[in-house]
Amino acid sequence: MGYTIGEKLIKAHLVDGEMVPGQEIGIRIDQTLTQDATGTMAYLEFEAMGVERVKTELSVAYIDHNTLQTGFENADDHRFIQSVANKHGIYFSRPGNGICHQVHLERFGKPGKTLIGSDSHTPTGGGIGMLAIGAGGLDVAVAMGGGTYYITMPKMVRINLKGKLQPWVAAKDIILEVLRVMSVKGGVGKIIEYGGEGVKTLSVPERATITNMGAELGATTSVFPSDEVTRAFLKAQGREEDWAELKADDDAHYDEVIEINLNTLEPLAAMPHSPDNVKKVSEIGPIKINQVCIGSCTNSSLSDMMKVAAILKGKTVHPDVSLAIAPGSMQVLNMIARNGALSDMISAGARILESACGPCIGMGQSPCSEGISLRTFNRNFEGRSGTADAGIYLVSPEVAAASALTGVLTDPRTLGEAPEIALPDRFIINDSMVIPPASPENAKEIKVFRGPNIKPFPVSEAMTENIEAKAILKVGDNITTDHIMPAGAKILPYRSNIPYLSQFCFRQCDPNFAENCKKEGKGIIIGGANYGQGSSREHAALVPLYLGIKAVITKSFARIHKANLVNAGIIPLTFVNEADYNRIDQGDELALNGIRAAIAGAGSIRLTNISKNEEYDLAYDLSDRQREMLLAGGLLNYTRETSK
Ligand code: MIC
Ligand code: SF4
Repeated sequence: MGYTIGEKLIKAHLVDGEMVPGQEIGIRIDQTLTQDATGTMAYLEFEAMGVERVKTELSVAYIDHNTLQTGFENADDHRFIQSVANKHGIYFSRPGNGICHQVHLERFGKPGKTLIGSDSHTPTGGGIGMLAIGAGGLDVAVAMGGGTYYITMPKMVRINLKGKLQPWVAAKDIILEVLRVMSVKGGVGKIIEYGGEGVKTLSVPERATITNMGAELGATTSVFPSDEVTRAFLKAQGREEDWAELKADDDAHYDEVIEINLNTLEPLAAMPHSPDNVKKVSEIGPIKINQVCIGSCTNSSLSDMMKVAAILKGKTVHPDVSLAIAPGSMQVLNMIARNGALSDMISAGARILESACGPCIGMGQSPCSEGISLRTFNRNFEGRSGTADAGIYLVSPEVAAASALTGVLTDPRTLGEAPEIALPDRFIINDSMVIPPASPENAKEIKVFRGPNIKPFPVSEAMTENIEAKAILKVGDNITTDHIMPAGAKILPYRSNIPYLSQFCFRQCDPNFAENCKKEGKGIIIGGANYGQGSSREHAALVPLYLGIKAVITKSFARIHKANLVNAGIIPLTFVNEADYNRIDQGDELALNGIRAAIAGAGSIRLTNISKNEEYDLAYDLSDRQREMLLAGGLLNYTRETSK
């Protein structure tokens, strides 16, 4: 039997395990990327491993998240990352050069290669046929040191794209439709592969929009074939030699096949507060809006910007709407500056932001109270914009630009003829904002700058025989890492200061969480399904570790967060009978007796509810390696022990 694209990529990089879905496999990593909000911690962890120089083919450190410098903290972190990168063989993409995923796609990604990034939207690279996976910072640090990256061998899903997108319907609408069909947990444990006649009608940036938002499905990654369209894109980026063909075998087997008819797809929107709460724009109707934001790693490519500029040209943004636009990279900004599209945006009244994540992560541009904001981004979780009661709708650049003019949610098909945008034969190529690392001979002399905001990170202790602790918090389904460890302009500067960060942990769910943890000194969290969806931030594990969380018991976990919990030394457990979730109340005294022996011997686990005098069966889905890691107290301790 033939192979899928995902299987081919894995097979070519497999160093441990067998390609049987559900089993743990280890793969070799060719490239890594970090961004600044997770990067400081990742490089502190890399330093703790004592490796002189990265062992990957290419590692890049981007500055794109924490670019609002309202105090010394972010600038200090940038300087730390720049110096660490210089010393250890990592390329440094300076602030202003753009969003990591957009720049990586333009300048570094290569079909057929593996990439892990300390950011959940790393699968953007799947748009050019990479096996690109989001991971916690510690996993990226290990990969930079030449270590194997472990995942559960995913199932393979094929999405057949039939036909061709109609005018005014966008790649964003394809992925919103996939989200509507599969939901935010529908992709867990799966690689989503795109195929069918519709593929060749989509440009690389359009494909990247789709693989980018595969993160919102919870998928391990998403991938497109690497074909002539990919080749043309790389050629226009001046790197045709990086192209390699990649396609699924005709007799490849898929565990699930979904068909999407592009001919009948309409403009869609994900309504508050979840990316899978998708409806047709025509169905939602002309709701009044306050803000439109265009950009983010999902929709900030040159063609996205050109479409927006064409729609805005000669018109003025509605008086009740604030329109903010952040082009995804210096290349994109440079090109729209040269061809006049930027001028069309400015003349229409757009507020041009620097090429960075910006409003997507709450770094400025929070909407007004109860504001309705249309965004071309990928996440609309409650509170993420920085305004607790705002309602965020995720839409295509076409819907966003059309609505910015009318002041209400607008189906762009009412605007007449759609602009036709062709990608250039040659992009402006200027890599001057990427600083290559020092040579190995010079690296020793380089001083690493550490600002006063950089504090030591917590490391777990070896697992105890028994755990007795309160159910310190009980939460529902689909809890995001934004709930666990919020981001935003006020908090993000403290990503390298876990003690300070800890006061914000779970604030939206229970304002007393941190205080209760401090009082108790320890705790167990009870969660629903898809716990920890969203970002790759390992802070959502490190901060609970710092606050004394020993175990998290849920109906199910999101992939990256579960790996981060294990790396941190917090035990992720699930209910055998989901109904038992209902029997536990916040504040109940719980006990995991004999937990160490059970994890060591792969035995069964029972949870005693001392307050209710009941017992429940728990399960864990952990590889032998992960069980050993937990016994040792997390990945750093485990690496130290196994390398003795
Ligand atoms: C996000 O979109 O939530 C982020 C900010 O890019 C995160 C990373 C982080 O929290 O630093 C992600 O997606 O992994
Ligand atoms: Fe940045 Fe937003 Fe993309 Fe995360 S999702 S990398 S915050 S642009």
